[in-house]
Amino acid sequence: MKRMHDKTLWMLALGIAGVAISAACGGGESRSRKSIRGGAENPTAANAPAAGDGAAAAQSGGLKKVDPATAGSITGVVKWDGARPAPEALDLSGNPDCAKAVKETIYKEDLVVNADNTVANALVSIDTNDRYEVPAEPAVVDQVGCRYIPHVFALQAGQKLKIKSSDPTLHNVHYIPTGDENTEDNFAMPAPGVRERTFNSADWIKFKCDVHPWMGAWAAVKTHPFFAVTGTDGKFTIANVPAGTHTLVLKHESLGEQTATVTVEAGKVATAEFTLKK
Ligand SMILES: [Cu+2]
Repeated sequence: MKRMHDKTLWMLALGIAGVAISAACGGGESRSRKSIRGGAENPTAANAPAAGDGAAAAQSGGLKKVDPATAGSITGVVKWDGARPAPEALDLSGNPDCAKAVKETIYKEDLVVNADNTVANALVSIDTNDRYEVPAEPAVVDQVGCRYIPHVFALQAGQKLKIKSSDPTLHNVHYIPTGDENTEDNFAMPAPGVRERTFNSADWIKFKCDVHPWMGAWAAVKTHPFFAVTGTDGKFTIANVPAGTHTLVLKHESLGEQTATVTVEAGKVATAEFTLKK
């Protein structure tokens, strides 16, 4: 009789714990959604139709999957309006290790206007909070020649990020999320090597090095794969975008955000253009 009583109490306790656990999970989920909508992603476009609402996306284990047969692509360029700002060379003489390791002149990277008056390091992405399948291969950022390469990059929430150092000098990786969900961290990398991290929520994360103040990078974490970063020609291409009308968001670390509306048709290439200025 005593034993039965104990068992009943245990069952009750487990039942209550189960309710508490599911309530905590539910709370986390809704907080996460709110943060993605109002925080790291573009708040001005929060009411735009979500990518993947059309027939192009299929559900797979709660995560959407792009069907290339019903997708198109978006391509375009980010132009600069005005005189090209002169690249500003960095003075590494205060740091003998880097001064020795870096063979060529390196420049400030917070605004890079290419020789053809286009803008590098601009992140262009579709505005949606829909969660898509995560690639198995990791994203990679490397510390090489006392710089982060690439300077701006994007990856998916839940995707592995390899943080490498190729330099035989001490770096201290320090990343600072601008959203509420991911956690700040910093760690020393005294020699060439790799660390792995995963960010589970959409974000815009600043990377710096606590040893070398000029070293910086930005990581855009998205719930989907519809993003691209402009390079030395200012161009971007986002492939396999579900057909439909999307809000395209340009984000630049120094110049903020712009949006454009783009309609994608299956099997076709839509175009978009942005212009940035001081
Ligand atoms: Cu460093």
